[in-house]
Parts: sequence; C-alpha cells; structure tokens
Amino acid sequence: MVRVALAEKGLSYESKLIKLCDQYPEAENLSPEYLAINPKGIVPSLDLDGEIVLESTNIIKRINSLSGDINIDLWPDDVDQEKLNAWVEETTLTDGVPFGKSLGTAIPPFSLILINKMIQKYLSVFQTIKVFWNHPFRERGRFFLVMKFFNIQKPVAAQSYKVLAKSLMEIETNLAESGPFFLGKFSHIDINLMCCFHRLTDVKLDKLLDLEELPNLSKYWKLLKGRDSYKIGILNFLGDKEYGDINSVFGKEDSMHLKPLIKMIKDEEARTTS
Ligand SMILES: N[C@@H](CCC(=O)N[C@@H](CS)C(=O)NCC(=O)O)C(=O)O
Repeated sequence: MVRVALAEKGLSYESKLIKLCDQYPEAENLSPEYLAINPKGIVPSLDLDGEIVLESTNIIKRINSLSGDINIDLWPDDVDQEKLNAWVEETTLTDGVPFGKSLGTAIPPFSLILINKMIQKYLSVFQTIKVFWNHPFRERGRFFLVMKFFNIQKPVAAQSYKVLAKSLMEIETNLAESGPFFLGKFSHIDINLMCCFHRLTDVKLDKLLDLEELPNLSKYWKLLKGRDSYKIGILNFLGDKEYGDINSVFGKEDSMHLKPLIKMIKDEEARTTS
C-alpha cells in the first residue's frame, strides 16, 4: 500500500528491504537495529529525514502531505471523510482485529497457506521457536509457531467468507452510486482496495472480481489495474522468489474457496433483488 501511495504521488525514495522472520532465518525485522525503528518488529516503517512514521495508514497520510512529481491529493476534502476513514480502517491489517472481522483481515486468511508453506520450507523448528521467543508482538510469535506445525487455513478462511462476500457487495453498491473510484475521485481507499484485490488474484480468487452480479466492481478493478502505481508498486516489485512461492502454493487452478464464495454472493444478490 505504501509503495503504491509513493508511486501515486510521484515521490522518489530509498527502499530498504529486510528479510522477514516468517520466511528468512535471518529474521531482520527482529534485529536490534530494526526494533529501534519499529518496536513491534513489523513492516513497513518510514524514515523521513529522521522522523519515523509507523503503521501503513499513518505512513500514507504522511506521504500525502508531501509534494511529489504528481499533483494528487489522496485524502481530498470534498469526499465523505467519515466514509473514507471507516473504509481505510476496514481495509487495513489492523492490529488486534481478529481474522475475518473486516475486509482487511478477511483476505489474509486465504493466503495463510503461503505463510504455512514458507515457514515449513525456510525455517527450522529451532528458528521458529526463536521467533516465538523474540517477537515483540507476542501474538505474531505464537501465530508463526502454530503455523510451523499446523495448516490452519481451511477453517480460518471459511470464517471469512461472509465478510468477504458482504464487503464485495457493499463496494459494488457504493460504486454504482458514486464511481468510477470508490468515493468518485481517486483516494487512499482505492490504494487499499487495489492491494486487497491484488491479493485475491494471488490466491486465485480473482473470478470474484469479474462476476455478472458485480459489474461495477469488475470495471473498477480494471481501472485500478490500469494505473501506473499498480505496476510500479505491486507488479514490478515482486521478484522471482515471491512469484515462485506464490505459484508453487496456489498454482493455476481456482481456489477451493471460490465456489462457496460465488454461491454466497449469488444467493445474497437473489435474496435482495427478490
Ligand atoms: N497494522 C500494520 C500491519 C503490518 C504488518 O502486519 N506487516 C507484516 C507484513 S504484511 C509484517 O511485518 N510481518 C512480519 C512479522 O509479523 O513478523 C500496518 O498496517 O502497518
């Protein structure tokens, strides 16, 4: 989300990628140097000439206050501020919000299997226990340890069906009223939704974004994919390792969650129009 925001604003920056503890034994996000920047040991963090900004929502707001090569306001005054705030919150991976409670926490469950596989492939039991002990975000440490031994994706993903289906339908209604972007003009929420939708394509649920019941959503996703920031911030960013891991887990087939989700959307659509 932050890379997309930087591209939207046309800001240049130095990017320091660190090796996260869920897929690299180096666990650079738990190093003393990184914890001095971000005590929770999570990414992203922004260092703006010494001013440290944490949490993707805050970071994007701060980025928006800077002037880059592109004159765009990601938080325009003339859009519904309450709705913008609520939907940005709704689509962020907010700490403390359980999986499946918001759109931002209903999508990660579908990619949990990727974290499962990466931890199992790249980390030894000893390294995983070290992460468990050392992660300052206790909940995460516990979570990674569980993922080393159990594939918990299926039940967790099933709990997220309702919120995911309901959110896509709400986005459709909203777009029908005020498109072409979520609040008419492009804003922060479109960045978050771009990232949520891209993740749905990673996990082979992209057919949800092309249903005849959701025509405005389908148009909207095409519009988002056509933005330069989508290419710069997402498509061009992923390297061979990322694409390799994603493809080896999700393959070319549709997700096993696709059918139940489509059924839920179609049933709900039939219920509301009858
Ligand atoms: N609420 C945070 C969530 C950040 C987050 O969960 N980042 C993940 C990567 S997407 C991370 O740092 N994972 C490594 C870890 O938990 O050790 C934000 O929006 O900035």
